[in-house]
Amino acid sequence: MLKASAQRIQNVLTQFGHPDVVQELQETAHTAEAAARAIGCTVGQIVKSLVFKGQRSNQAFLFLVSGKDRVDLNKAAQIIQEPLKRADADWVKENIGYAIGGVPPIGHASPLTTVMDSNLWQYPTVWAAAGHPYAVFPSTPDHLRAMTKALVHDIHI
Ligand code: 5CA
Repeated sequence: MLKASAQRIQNVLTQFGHPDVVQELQETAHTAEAAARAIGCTVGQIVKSLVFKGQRSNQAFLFLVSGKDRVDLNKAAQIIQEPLKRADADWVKENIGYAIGGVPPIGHASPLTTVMDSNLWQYPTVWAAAGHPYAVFPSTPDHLRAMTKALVHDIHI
């Protein structure tokens, strides 16, 4: 049986009618590197879900990038149209409801403006966190975009 946080993600996947299934691993997948090792995929196929805080609005924004890429804060701020700062672990837990290492791209209680990096489209299969650091699900960039309603931009360094 899945933990409650992972079950929430599975329910979203089921609602969307995609075949993606949450998997709970024996080993931690709390970072992109650890996730790639545990899954047996390349680090590029891991979707990092990174939370940034709008400096004017205090709003949370979610950026999805390949495990081999970093978010370019200048590009991201231009898209969001306000300066951004990396959110700290406590703020993420409080505002997003998931702990760092398990922040999923889907399954958020309130709508979360999400931006996906165009680099993800070079991977037919990608893996994202599913609510806690041992849970992941495989998907495709198109499925992820459909579920998150993400804007798609070049946001990597
Ligand atoms: N489960 C994997 C992917 S399947 C995962 O969640 N990877 S991640 O990259 O999306 O999340 C880990 C990221 O959280 C790190 O890349 C790092 O950018 C960020 N992070 C780690 N520690 C902190 C911290 N103390 N404060 C803010 N961000 C952090």
